[in-house]
Amino acid sequence: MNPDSRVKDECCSPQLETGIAAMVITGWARSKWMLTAAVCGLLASCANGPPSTPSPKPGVEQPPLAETGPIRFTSSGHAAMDAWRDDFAARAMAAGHDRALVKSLLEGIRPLPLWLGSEVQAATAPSSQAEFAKPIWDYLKVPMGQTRITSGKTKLTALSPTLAAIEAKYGVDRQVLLAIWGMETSFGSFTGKDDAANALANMAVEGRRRAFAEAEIYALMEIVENGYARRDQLGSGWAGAMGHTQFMPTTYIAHAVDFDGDGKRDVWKSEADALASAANYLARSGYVKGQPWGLEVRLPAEFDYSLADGSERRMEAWVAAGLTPITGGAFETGGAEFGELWLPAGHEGPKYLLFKNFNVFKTYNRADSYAFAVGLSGDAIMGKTGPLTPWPTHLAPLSVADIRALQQGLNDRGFDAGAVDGIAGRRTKLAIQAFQKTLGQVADGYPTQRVLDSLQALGASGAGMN
Ligand SMILES: [Ca+2]
Repeated sequence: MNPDSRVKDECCSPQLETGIAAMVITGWARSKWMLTAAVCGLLASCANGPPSTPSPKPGVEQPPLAETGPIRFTSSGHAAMDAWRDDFAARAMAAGHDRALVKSLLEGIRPLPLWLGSEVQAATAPSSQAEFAKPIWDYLKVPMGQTRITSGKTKLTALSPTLAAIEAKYGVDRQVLLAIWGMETSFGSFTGKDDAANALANMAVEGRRRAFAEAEIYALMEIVENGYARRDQLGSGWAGAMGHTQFMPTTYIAHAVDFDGDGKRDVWKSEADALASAANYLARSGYVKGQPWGLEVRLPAEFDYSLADGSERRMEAWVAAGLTPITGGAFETGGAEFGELWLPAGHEGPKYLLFKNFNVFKTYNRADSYAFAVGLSGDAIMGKTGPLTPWPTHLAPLSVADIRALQQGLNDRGFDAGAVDGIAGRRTKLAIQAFQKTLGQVADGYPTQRVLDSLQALGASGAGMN
């Protein structure tokens, strides 16, 4: 689960919505934490005998008075981080969070080079994330590699009873959980070496997603206040996602479950808890058991590729347009009545009908390539081969700079490609399709050198043609 992949969100992130919901119940959590602290203090004083008026004795050190006022932190060595922390800690305490907890979460924060070093822009800019910078066939090499799929098959066998029980309770197919587990942490091999509070503090100081990061740190407070986990258990990846299936803190609060029955929602150490938590999250996001995420299709020789426009159409309409499953026979959609035609690499590559579950995968990570990798690798773990159509590897992918130039050129000519961000998202693809149509080219929306050349050939004289 990678928050930066959601930078291109056009709607409110489900994570953020969850964060708002989490804050509503924080008041109760807070009072429970403070009550616990008060009871502990009372018990401690009882254990030392009946309360009496303290009388200073010469030569005996007196206990320090409780600290008040601003928390005095040890400097992180980073002035902007120290300033943010002083401000945020004051706000957290003003909101009623326990001073000792706030201090324990933030005392050890340190600037991470990934977030606050000189390479920060290159490392975390959305346009350079793997999902967008690589052609889809390169992106799929690791999730579809033999190592990953073999490990998935091993887990499928070893955890069969657990997976069956989770599948029965939450209605999420086991191969989907295995695929996400593989994508997120390579089945628990790489759950991250950072501390969630530190990673999120770095995100907050870096600034572009400060409100998001602060909401997630408040969720960490709630996790400790409620006793879900101890302060020292909050390990995470570089962006604050935690455990086997990489839950953000707000997602943890809203969706994590205890499946092994020990009373703890332990996504860090318990495979059963982590997998069931992911299943619960997907089920609540609308997963439909037994429906394919997508089916590879064959198209007739003469086909209007502009139908691959992001719209869902009835299965009857697709059959009437000449689509057939690439494996032959009739479509088996598990009851899905609508599908979307998707061309991950244009009209020369594999073509898919996508169903609702594809979008459910995107609640984890909004990149189409991520959802595609979950679907394909899940199928592969179950022994199914795909895609059957070869990738058009002769089409050199455009660089991020080229895609920016393409977007700017399209926008200049009245084709709305959206933000000039170097990411050929769905809006850019629709603009390319509209442009291709005006030239009489196959309108598949795929960003190729040919499209860029066509656009640049128009030069300034083409301005306003649309
Ligand atoms: Ca548990």
